[in-house]
Amino acid sequence: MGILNVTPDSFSDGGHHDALDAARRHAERLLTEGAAIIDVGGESTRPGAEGVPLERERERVLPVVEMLVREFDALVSVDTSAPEIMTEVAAAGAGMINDVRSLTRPGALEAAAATDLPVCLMHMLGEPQTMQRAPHYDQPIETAVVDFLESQIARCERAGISRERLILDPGFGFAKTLEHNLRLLNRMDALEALELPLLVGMSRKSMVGKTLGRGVDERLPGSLALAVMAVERGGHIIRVHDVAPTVDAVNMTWAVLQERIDHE
Ligand code: 9MG
Repeated sequence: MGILNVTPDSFSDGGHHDALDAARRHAERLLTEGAAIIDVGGESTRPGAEGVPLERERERVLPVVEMLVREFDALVSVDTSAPEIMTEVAAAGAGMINDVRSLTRPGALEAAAATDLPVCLMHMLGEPQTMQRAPHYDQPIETAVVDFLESQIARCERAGISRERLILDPGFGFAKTLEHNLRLLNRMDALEALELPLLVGMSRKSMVGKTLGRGVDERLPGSLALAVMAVERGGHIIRVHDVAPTVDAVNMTWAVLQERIDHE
């Protein structure tokens, strides 16, 4: 899954992809490099980021989704928590909803259910603006994540979103300390009990920056290491900025894993 941020304050793209033309070029590059899904987002969800008014999100996201659907043969995912945007992008041909708030905004559950699209449910506590203020859990982080996702799955099923439509995400970097993130990656197999596909996003995140002492533009090697580990631990969809090197890293990982499958 290649990331296409259409936010002026995007922490990794420096806001260069807010224009339709830049979005088109960036999408073309992501797909040429091997992405199967493009994740379009009009709200920055990095720690401390302000929310975005609905109208602004619509202006940013909708034209880009329409252009991608018209011009590219790719699955277009939309990173949104707003029920109105879910309905509108589904009508425009988007193929997936990626909600970091797990359909908790008023009306989001019903709107997502009505689209018939696959939905990614992610673990987070609170809001991006405040989530990194001393996150604390009374249970081991992997138990908290599994319990949260289990209850979100049940909530979706009650609202008419079948399990087949759901994808789960442990939410690396969302309301988690560095220690939570490292432990969660080591314990990702706990999520296998939920028997749903897993989406994982760690590309260029602060867990890389803090561990290695690297700025945002220097986090590719660390991000590749994490992508490889996520695949080894059962990740199905890897959400990244740097598609070409990640595809090579993942394909290499798969070749090794496949040898074990073939010869055991
Ligand atoms: C929008 N966004 C930013 N980081 C993310 C992550 O780790 N997972 C998902 N599903 N979306 C994310």
